[in-house]
Amino acid sequence: MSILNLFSLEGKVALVTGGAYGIGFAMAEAYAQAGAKIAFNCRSQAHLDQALADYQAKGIDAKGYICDVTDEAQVKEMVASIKNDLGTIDILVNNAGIIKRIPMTEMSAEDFRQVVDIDLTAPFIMSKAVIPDMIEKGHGKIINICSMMSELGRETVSAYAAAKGGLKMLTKNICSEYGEYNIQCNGIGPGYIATPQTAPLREIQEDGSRHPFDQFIISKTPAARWGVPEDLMGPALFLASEASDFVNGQVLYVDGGILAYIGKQPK
Ligand code: NAP
Ligand code: GCO
Repeated sequence: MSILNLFSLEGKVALVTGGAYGIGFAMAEAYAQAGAKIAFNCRSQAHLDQALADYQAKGIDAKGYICDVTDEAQVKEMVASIKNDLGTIDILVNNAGIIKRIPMTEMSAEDFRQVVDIDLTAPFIMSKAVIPDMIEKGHGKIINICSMMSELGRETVSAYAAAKGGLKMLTKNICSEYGEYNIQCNGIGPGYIATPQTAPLREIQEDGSRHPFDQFIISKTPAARWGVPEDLMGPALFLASEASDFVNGQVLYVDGGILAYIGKQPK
């Protein structure tokens, strides 16, 4: 048997939350190319319609669902619909997420709670909804999309860092509690990736120069570039496939080396 068969997802059902565009879309595309049936969700009908067209353009017959991942009733209904449409979920990617960049002392408790609700509580809700079927099937893969902010802080992202730090520990706890059922729960920690979420950090300035934060990230990244969603495809496939069956509770950082690097020294 070819070693590459370890990376096949033939016959598997993958749900990528927030898979309408950005990082989620790229991971779903990788899974489709490896043979999986694809389900994704988002809140916006416009995003869903555009995503279905984008998947179709890639030759992917994805199923899209309108579902707010913070709403447990909607999540249970979506999981039941996917079970009916495609089969029980073998691979769950908790990708849906938001960020609010507000100085902590100026952030409302409501804003803080909304970020934590989507970025941390929702992965709990989603994982709780799919684990029983994974136990019954005798296998399952849960991949939580963490962040550099699972390890590092920075100004204005207190809620996001708290949520993503918690998501790292939820990953380890799902591993601990359900590893005996052949369920692997790992995280992916993308570095700074060029998606709509980070677009404000890359805006070209009025004088035509690059955004100061853009320049900062380039100086902090050994690869000297922003990541692109496609950089996540290989790592996501590895953690969704049999190739990683003895990898559990880990966070795989796909950051171009940022976490290893003190930053470019002044000339
Ligand atoms: P994005 O471009 O902003 O896409 C986020 C997706 O999540 C959208 O499809 C959005 O669709 C969906 N979503 C948001 N809230 C939702 C909710 N409550 N229920 C259902 N869907 C929801 O984000 P991205 O840059 O691709 O990031 C994806 C994940 O990677 C996030 O968890 C993010 O924190 C993480 N991450 C991103 C970076 C980066 O540099 N971009 C780095 C590290 C980690 P709707 O708005 O239509 O619901
Ligand atoms: C920010 C960015 C980051 C990235 C990502 C880094 O404002 O610092 O949005 O948080 O989204 O999480 O790994």
